[in-house]
Amino acid sequence: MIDLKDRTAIVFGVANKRSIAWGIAQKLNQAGARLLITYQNERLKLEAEDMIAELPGAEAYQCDVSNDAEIDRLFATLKEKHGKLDILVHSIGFAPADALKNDFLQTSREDFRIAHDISVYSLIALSRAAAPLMTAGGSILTLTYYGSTKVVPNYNVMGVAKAALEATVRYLAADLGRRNIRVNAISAGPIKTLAARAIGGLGLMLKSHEERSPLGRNVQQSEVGSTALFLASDLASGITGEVTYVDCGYNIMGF
Ligand code: NAD
Ligand code: 0WE
Repeated sequence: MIDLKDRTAIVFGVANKRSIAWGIAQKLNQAGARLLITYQNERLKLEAEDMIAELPGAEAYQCDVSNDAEIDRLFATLKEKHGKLDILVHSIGFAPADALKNDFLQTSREDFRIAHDISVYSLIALSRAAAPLMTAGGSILTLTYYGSTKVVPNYNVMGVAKAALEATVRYLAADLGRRNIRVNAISAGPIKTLAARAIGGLGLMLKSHEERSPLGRNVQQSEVGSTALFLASDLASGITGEVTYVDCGYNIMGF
């Protein structure tokens, strides 16, 4: 059993119960960690607070990661209230809907900027804010997808952003390693979350993954949660800068 008693974890990216971030928060909570959950805006506040009531001792904070002032304010509050932080989970990705519909060739400068700001730069900003609180070492995790290395139709600028995110994981791991702060990514197979459901043809994609993956099925939110728990724990003390696939083996297949 992994024991995260006396550890504090902050999780970004909970929109609803289907969120990968929620699956991760539950596993961390079951292992005994104190959970701090952030939600993006006022619109998500009520649902987030209702859900958080299920996690004993958890606290909710609002933070839009495109806003430096909100990030600064959040970490100033955390420093005051908790002093120390051990685990940070970044489960955030966004590109304007048009960029995931049109040909990749048509990607606008503004859509490229937004996708990279929200999906990539935010990991750098959050890591920089969190590192000074990780005084006993730490584990930083983010979520990526196969479309970073292979062309997945319509994933478009998100694929380019995920490639940048995976490189960012390596550069952050190198910068933070001497402080015993590890930085890793989980590459999850497709899961029917809010962000994924907005995409046309998700049903067909899930069916094809099920057929082609070595395990003959799709991955579950709870399985991504378990891997996150492992990577956040001391069991993974020798792992940093890595991308761990949690996709029922889909990525190893050539055909
Ligand atoms: P989700 O919609 O539940 O989560 C996305 C989260 O990003 C939401 O909570 C949203 O509020 C947050 N977000 C967007 N813009 C933000 C901003 N400016 N400030 C703060 N938060 C913001 O969907 P999900 O599938 O759980 O996505 C989580 C992560 O997992 C994303 O990085 C996604 O790319 C990745 N991922 C998803 C899948 C999948 O198939 N669902 C597969 C692999 C990787
Ligand atoms: O990373 C993702 C989803 C990312 C995402 C989704 C949306 C939908 C709503 C980012 N931005 C937006 N913007 C919106 O306005 N996934 C890994 C899930 C996903 O998205 C795809 C996929 C898969 C899988 C898009 C095209 C093809 C496959």
